[in-house]
Amino acid sequence: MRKLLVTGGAGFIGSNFVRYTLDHTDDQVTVLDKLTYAANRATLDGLPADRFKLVVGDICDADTVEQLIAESDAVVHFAAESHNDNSLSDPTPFVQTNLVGTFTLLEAARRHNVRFHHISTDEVYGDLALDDPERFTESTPYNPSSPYSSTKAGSDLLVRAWVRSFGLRATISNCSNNYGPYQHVEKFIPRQITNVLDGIRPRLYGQGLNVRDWIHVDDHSSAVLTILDKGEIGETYLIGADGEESNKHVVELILDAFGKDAGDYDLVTDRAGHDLRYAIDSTRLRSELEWQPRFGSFEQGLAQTIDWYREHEDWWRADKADTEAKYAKAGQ
Ligand code: NAD
Ligand code: TDX
Repeated sequence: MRKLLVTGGAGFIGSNFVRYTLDHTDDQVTVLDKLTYAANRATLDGLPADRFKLVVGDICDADTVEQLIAESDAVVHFAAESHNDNSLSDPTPFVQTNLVGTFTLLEAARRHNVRFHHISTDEVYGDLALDDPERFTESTPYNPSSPYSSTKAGSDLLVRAWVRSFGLRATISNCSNNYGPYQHVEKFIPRQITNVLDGIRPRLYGQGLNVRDWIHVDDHSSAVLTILDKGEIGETYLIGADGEESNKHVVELILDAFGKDAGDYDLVTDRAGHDLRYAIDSTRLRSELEWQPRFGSFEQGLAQTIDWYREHEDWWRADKADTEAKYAKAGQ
């Protein structure tokens, strides 16, 4: 029975990964999470006490990290400040958590020779033109745009250096945009679903033409478990499910699901430095590690996600007003 330490396991992707892992393996899971604004304790309610434990703490706290890593067989590192808009208003916690926090974990992992999997993003590669026939691959040069993506890029480079210099047994995955249950209402899809539920018109940055490559969070989880089990040490794998959609089309799909007019949205102030398009080529993961996404289409996953937010207002309601107040200040 493997003992996994999951950092950031009270956040969106980390918590979905914890549930997925408890359902699909017999691993023991310890979550280390600071419970920042992005976490919600209720997310982890009802998990089996004999296989799951939450430790509230900071990945920058070397003593806590040392103790937990010493007891683990592997670390799956999700913890991060994750929202681009927040990184534009105050980059400070991004540098601290994403860089110093990752460094702190790497140092403990090398001392204890613990297997390490680092969760990262396609945003480290910068953006693509709308009509570019190429997609990101494992050999695309790094070219991050925002404080968020630059700190994620820096954390990836730390992991690579710890592999080469110290022989750390690490892998990295860079995934495209996730959607699904338990995502904070600051993020695009939950924000628009809960706006419509609240009778507020969806808000599109700029002209809504930016493209994101969507993957259901459960497909991200299955890919991470595959890499943890079968990935080659020192290697990077891109995770994606061929889900490119313009933001405008996503909003139209959400409006349609609620029986609203397709034009029932507002165009608002664009994000500074807004990346135009992300697109992942996940051939390597599919051919070398035989991974496949389970969600057949974005529309199918989006419909399930809309139902989840309709049925779980108790989970998201407490964050909605503050989130919208922050956006209103930025004209968004
Ligand atoms: P999230 O913001 O929902 O969750 C982050 C979690 O990390 C929260 O529970 C928070 O409390 C915790 N955390 C933050 N700082 C911490 C610290 N110093 N110590 C301990 N815990 C801390 O983020 P998410 O969307 O679930 O993203 C998880 C990871 O996946 C991140 O590394 C992110 O870069 C990466 N990623 C996200 C996406 C996406 O679409 N959301 C796509 C690709 C990669
Ligand atoms: O109200 C909005 N209107 C809008 O048009 C919001 C919140 C966003 N947008 C746009 C900006 C992006 O083009 O929607 C797109 C998605 O926005 P976010 O949900 O903020 O995601 P993004 O910036 O693409 O980053 C996400 O995917 C990669 C995650 O937040 C990152 O953690 C991950 O690395």
